[in-house]
Amino acid sequence: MSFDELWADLSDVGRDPRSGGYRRFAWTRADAELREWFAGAAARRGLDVTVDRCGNQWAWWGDPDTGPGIVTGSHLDSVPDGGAFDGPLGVVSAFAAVDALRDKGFQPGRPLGVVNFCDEEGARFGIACAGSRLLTGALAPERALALRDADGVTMADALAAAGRGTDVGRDDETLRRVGAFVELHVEQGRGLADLDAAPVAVASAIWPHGRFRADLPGEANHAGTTRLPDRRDPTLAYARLVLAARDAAERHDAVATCGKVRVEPNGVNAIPSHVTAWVDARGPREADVRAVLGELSSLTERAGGAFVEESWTAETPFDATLRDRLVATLSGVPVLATGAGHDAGILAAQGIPTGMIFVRNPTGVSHSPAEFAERADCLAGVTALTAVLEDLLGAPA
Ligand code: HGY
Ligand code: MN
Ligand code: MN
Repeated sequence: MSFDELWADLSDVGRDPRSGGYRRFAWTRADAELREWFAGAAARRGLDVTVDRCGNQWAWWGDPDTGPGIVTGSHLDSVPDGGAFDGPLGVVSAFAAVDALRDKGFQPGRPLGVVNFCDEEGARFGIACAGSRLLTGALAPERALALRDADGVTMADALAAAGRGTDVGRDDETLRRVGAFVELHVEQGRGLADLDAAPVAVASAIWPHGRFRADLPGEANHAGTTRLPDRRDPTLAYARLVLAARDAAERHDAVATCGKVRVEPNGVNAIPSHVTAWVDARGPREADVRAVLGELSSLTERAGGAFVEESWTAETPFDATLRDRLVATLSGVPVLATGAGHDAGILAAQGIPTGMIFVRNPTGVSHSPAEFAERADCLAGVTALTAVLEDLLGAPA
């Protein structure tokens, strides 16, 4: 099965030997290696590779300008210390499904595309699904290009260093080629594991979710000589923010965490001058998530700080007709919503018929080196994707 070979190709790319996790950030050396792998895997299959204005890679079986095609694929980048499956499972399964269709002598009735969306995690520049948001116009080019990574490098400079231009932006020529998009992804939760029913599920919707930045000002001073009443220590507000996020999430049937923080100047014996904290908040209902964010915004303002939205994704239901067709093709597998964002959600929000297939994650753990899926379930995912593509590619455009 080509899946094993494809999967083995990626196992060492961008892997941190200390944690065993992956650091595959946009427009870095690891990313370049992954993009080279994608182009090689496509070339070995005689697929024509194009790169759109925003750097997303597309490998085509058939001419996509003869009419809108069926696209599958996902992303190859990761969060810091990410797992092996989040993203790559969808791209590897897409190539393996092309092989399976060819092995059975299938001839697609319309073009089939495999996509690698760049910068889906936003780990380096802070905006998730940056490649698909730029492609669809959901993210303004000037905002994206000015984003800076932890070293102060702008996305524009990172693109230039990667040999890419900065003429990013909505790409209608590429979007016209996408008649429908089906993304296979490892499940990031225990829905299938707890159901113990099937190794794959079909997605119903993506929860509303957002990333917010809390700027908490303080006053630099000596940690040893400054009397307590004279201190303006921003870490106190940060500590309150962290606890308030969890407390508000529990009360509003949502989830929230402060997974990233920057303390300046970050010295053991210095009271910080500033703390920047990022909040990720999500939930099944937008009103509940907004209630959590409202409380955190008020807390931040009371601390003399600012609470700024960095990205927001409204609840994204997937196309019901396509969803039901996937379920029928897969003989009635479970249908699950997800709290994880995906490029599929960005395309769906643009009105492109989009669906997702989830592959069982026995522990539910994701965004962690411990992320895992059984090989048998991964192969079941390839079989499911192959069946779905055969059904969709056989149908008239
Ligand atoms: O954050 C997310 O939900 C996705 O993994 N980018
Ligand atoms: Mn992810
Ligand atoms: Mn993902």
